[in-house]
Amino acid sequence: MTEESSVGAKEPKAANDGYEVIHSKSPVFYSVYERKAELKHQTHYCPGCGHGVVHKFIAEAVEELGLKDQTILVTPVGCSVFAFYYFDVGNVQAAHGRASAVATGIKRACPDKIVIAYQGDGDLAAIGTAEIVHAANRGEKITVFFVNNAIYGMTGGQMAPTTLIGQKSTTSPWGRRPANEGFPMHMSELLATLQAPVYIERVAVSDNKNIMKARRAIRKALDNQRQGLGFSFVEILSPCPTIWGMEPVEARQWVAEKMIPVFPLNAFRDKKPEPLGNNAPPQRPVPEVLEIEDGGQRTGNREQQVGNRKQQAGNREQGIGNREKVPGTPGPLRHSHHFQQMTINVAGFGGQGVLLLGQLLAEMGMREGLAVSWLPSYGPEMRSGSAHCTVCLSKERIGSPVALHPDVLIAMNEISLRKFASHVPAEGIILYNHASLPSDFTPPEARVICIPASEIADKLGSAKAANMVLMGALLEETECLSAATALGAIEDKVKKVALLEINRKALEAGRDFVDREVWVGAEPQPDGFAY
Ligand SMILES: Cc1ncc(C[n+]2csc(CCOP(=O)(O)OP(=O)(O)O)c2C)c(N)n1
Ligand code: SF4
Repeated sequence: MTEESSVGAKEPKAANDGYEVIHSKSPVFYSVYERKAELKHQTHYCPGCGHGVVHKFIAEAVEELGLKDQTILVTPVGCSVFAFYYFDVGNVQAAHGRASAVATGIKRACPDKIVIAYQGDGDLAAIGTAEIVHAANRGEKITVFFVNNAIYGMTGGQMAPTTLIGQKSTTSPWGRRPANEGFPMHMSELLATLQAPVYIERVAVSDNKNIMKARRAIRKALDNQRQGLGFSFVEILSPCPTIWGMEPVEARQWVAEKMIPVFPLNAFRDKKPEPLGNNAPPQRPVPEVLEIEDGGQRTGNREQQVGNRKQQAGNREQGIGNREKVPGTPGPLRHSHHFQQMTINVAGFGGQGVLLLGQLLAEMGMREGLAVSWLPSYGPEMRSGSAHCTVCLSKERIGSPVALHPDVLIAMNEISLRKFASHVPAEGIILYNHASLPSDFTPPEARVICIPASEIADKLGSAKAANMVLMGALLEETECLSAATALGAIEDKVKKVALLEINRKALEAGRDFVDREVWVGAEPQPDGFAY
């Protein structure tokens, strides 16, 4: 359909590219599908696919109910993964099976939006079973459209939980046998055993009568959400002519003759909701919710601590012990952050405290009033497997917790250095847990500080405190967060007195290392850091 002729065109007419416009299109659809240049007049769905019909009804209902500007559509992984090419609403594409969980998060954060989870049967009834069951059980105020075509369409026809007994698929070439693959799953009936959902109906894209019923059900499920009612779920039995190996008309007949007897059409639930209370999260800043006062004053007197550090910094020869005499009375936070956003990647072996170091940095950022994120990544082994995490500290809301090019890399072992050093930009910093770089390692563009953190920590009583040595070095080198905040966070986290002592010393040793070995002759500054 061409741009000028698409929206609201009622009469058939020949467009100048020779394409004849036959039907009008809801303004909830984009006028041009910005897909591949040669395909922008058509959808990516196969002829006769039920997804197109369901899309049409959703768009019409959104339009009729006047919800276009409020609607957020969460699309799945499956043939409908590209629904965002068509719907001119807010679009979020979720990982396979997670659409109802993602929709939950969005609806709770934005209760005034109309949030739709759109899912196929592989997506919803296989990998996403837990998500849908628990969203329904919590009575999330979202609308879920479940397109059941009894097969995995996108990936070429593997068996789905809804595949019929005897139905052939690439993974059940002999036809589904209950003894081997179990029985077809009835998601509507299953969810109807739960107390919270307000509306559950199964409809079908088969004959005209049923298609009109599907249209009404889709509209009703959206209208429920508009009225602020609870969880609404519409299962739509839908043809997949391509994978079923049928002509479109034949596929619709198959829905009527084969699917409906197994999945009877019914309104399983249609009720007024029981009052469950408001499940929207408190719209308050995180530190307030966690009862961390402005600047996290569970941690002690920052001003005095910083002042102390200033005095102490002037007299470094007196050693680490001096810095520890920090009074514990509360006071306001005073730390200026010299960045808009800063990302730190901590990487090493499991057991080196990699993830804990990241958590502490995020906690500290929060205590200093920053927006923070902490994104861990680790293998199945708890010990000795590789682990890394990305921390983002920001003065603004964080768009993504992923940092492909972090400002700082804390490489706690050689493998991490080799793996991640090249990701750090030239103006970035790498803190490497060793006295020197490996001899065969080409120095990266970023500035590298080699610090034998494990050795230093070992001398202080526990090699496990190497992460605190590196934290101290990070704070001293980048001044990203206050050392006093670090002390407060560590004190709250580490309950064993002896261990706490080692951690404190380790933190100071890291700071000292930078002052003594990196910034030789640096003068202490009023903010407590040396320049
Ligand atoms: C975590 C994960 N596992 C598996 C896949 C592969 N995968 C992509 S789509 C799909 C099945 C989709 O089938 P369905 O949800 O029924 O949707 P349809 O394509 O039939 O509309 C699978 C298994 C994936 N992308 N991600
Ligand atoms: S494979 Fe099936 S579900 Fe996917 S677009 Fe084609 S007909 Fe539709």
